[in-house]
Amino acid sequence: FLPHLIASLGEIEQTYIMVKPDGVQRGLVGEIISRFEKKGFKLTGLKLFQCPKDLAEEHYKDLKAKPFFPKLIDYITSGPVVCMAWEGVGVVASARKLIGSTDPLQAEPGTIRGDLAVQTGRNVVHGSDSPENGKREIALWFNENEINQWTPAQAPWLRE
Ligand code: IDP
Ligand code: MG
Repeated sequence: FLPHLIASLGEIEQTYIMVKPDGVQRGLVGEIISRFEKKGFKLTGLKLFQCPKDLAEEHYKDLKAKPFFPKLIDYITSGPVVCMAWEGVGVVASARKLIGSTDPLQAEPGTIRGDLAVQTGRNVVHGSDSPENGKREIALWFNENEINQWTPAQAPWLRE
């Protein structure tokens, strides 16, 4: 019974979600947090933070060779960001769907970028692209004591 139950739940994942400086400047923090909160994922970390250049470069190290890399680093360090850790079964892929395509003009209506942005260079939000990167990015942006384990009161109303 127990192994079957555990298998049916699937793997609990973590993802790193960040409201980028344009999202903070445009007053979209509450709106963006709300999308993940309403979906039913669990918030385990949250802070407003001015990102130093070396952290931005480490976060986006896979894009170092891209022509837009210097502008990307300027963008991410141009003002405070809101850092979030979210947890749940399937949260990584689901968050990417909620966020929408990298280019906001290609992002479907109903997604965060599809509803709230018009250009790739100002696409308001970041989401990890794999469970491995979710863990890596949360460890990069948060101290261990900033991540909270708790049981939401709504848990039995989200999963049978
Ligand atoms: P993602 O954020 O949808 O995962 P990535 O390809 O990982 O997209 O790129 C990371 C970020 O780099 C994008 O969200 C966007 O802010 C920026 N970026 C990606 N491609 C371009 C581009 O062609 N011009 C300007 N900025 C870009
Ligand atoms: Mg990416």
